[in-house]
Amino acid sequence: MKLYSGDLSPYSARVRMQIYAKGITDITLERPAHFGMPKFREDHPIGRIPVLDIDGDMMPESEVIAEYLEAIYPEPSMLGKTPRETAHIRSITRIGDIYIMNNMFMLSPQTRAATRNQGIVDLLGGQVVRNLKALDKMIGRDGFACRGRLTMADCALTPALFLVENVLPAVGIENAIAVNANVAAYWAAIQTNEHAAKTLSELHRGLEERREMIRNGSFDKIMAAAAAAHAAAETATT
Ligand SMILES: N[C@@H](CCC(=O)N[C@@H](CS)C(=O)NCC(=O)O)C(=O)O
Repeated sequence: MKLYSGDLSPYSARVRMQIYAKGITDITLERPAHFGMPKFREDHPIGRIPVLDIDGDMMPESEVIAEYLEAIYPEPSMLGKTPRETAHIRSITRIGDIYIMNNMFMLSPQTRAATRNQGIVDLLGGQVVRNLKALDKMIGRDGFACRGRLTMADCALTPALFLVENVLPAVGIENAIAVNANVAAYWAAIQTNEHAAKTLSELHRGLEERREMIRNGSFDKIMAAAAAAHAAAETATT
């Protein structure tokens, strides 16, 4: 199997952390060809990574891939020992994925001051701040998201909090983690876990690469080329 993935993709990072924690060695990690271009969307209609390639059978969506990997590699389990424990892990996972990561991902283009829309920042940034407060009441107090061990919830929260720490200040929202004492303690602790640390080092590598591309102008060129290619593909099909 292959996981189409990218260093800076938080959704891919969530699955990578699970792969590392479970010790899975027969999934290769690849940056997909044509990512962001019409050809990628032709082959993968949602047009996003991660995608798990199972001998040509393409599975999109990080949550779906994560659950699939749990089903086919049940040990070590990153779910609960009872259905209720698993439900709790999934609730925390959803806070990471839907309530934090999705808003952060949609917010990230607003880090560029020249094109910032303050209404979008207030809406999505406000949601992240509210959801971190909720997480503060629900998160484990022993260095893990829940159950006192690494679970799928940690895999979702680690890239989500990476985005909060590294992207939110760039839209003017400071200290969103620090004001939530339990989230702050969790964030300090989980970074010492070897699988989280490996995933975070990849995310930081991706962020540095992206910042360099923005500085040297290549990111804008790639985005402009992708927009032109999508417009041409739309014209060709209408
Ligand atoms: N709900 C999807 C979201 C995946 C997603 O948004 N991936 C981003 C990278 S982190 C992407 O591929 N973006 C490309 C695009 O928006 O065209 C999942 O959980 O896998």
